[in-house]
Amino acid sequence: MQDLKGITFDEYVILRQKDFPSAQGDLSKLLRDIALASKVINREVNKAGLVDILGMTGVRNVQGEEVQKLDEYANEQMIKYLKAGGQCCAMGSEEEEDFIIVTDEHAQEAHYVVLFDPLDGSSNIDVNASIGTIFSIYKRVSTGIPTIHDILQAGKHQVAAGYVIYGSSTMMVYTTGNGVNGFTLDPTIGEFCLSHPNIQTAANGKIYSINEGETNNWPQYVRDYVSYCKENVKDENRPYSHRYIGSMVADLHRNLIKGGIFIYPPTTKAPKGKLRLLYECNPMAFLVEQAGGKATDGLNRIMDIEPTELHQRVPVYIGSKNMVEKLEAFKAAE
Ligand code: AHM
Ligand code: MG
Repeated sequence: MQDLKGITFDEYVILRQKDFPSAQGDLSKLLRDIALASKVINREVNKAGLVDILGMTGVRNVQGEEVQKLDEYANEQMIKYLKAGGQCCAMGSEEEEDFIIVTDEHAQEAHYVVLFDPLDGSSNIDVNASIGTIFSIYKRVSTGIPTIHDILQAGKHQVAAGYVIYGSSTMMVYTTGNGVNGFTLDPTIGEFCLSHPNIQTAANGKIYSINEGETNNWPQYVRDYVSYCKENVKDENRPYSHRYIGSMVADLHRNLIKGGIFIYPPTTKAPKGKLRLLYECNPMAFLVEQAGGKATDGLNRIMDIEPTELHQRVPVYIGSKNMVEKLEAFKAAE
């Protein structure tokens, strides 16, 4: 394949447009709108420590969690740029109770719906740890005014998905079902440039990521798997290392690059798991599968789950294929 390293995200999506002859450039445009929104969010994330934008607003979002100002800002920017771009007829956000129908002129001619978590891992904002924006794109299935059926599609129907990580550098990682590519933001020119072409994740990783403080609230098979991760078996590279930031984008990004498993199981406190199917697990599952990994809820492929509600939660076991399969074997044996 031609060495495209260093080319900008905009140039890259235009070049790859030929992979989607039916898309007529709309999807490329939509991806560029999301990249633009993320650059605006990035600017604000970077100055979060400098301006009086940190801190709680005192209101709770639809999940009952405390909302921080930067979450609201990120949410507003995503909505604004998606509306202005004209390629999106409806959207769903972690920060909005109901899905949003774009009512602007011509919006109903737009082909796509976008689901997003505008700023995931927001509990990390005020400690300077990495956070991210996650997005998932589908073609609409209705005609006329968009309906909930456009929003509640199984993950296997995604046409594109990705995340932007606001970390030591800012990166956009995305897939359109043709492999996974990562672009690093060059702040001197304000462009995402191809830095990680064709990301593949190791089949056997050495990292497990889970909130160990919840050990007593896990199902037995998860406790057994984590004990297995800690065993001394030199030939199998065990014990694995435990790494957990508490920011899904950061934890998954590291595991995608280095190889590993990310686990958010059902717990006694959160029997359906904590993470959301439509704008957290599905887009991450699409990326990880495209990189050669696997994502399940313990029984089903994440992307095969038929959603029933916008803010649906699912347990998630995601990452290096052999690690996920090992955890599934522990579940099957319980
Ligand atoms: P958020 O969308 O409200 O930020 O919550 C999601 C985050 C994920 O980024 C992370 O994986 C998880 O919550 C951490 O949860 P916990 O603190 O229970 O380990
Ligand atoms: Mg989130």
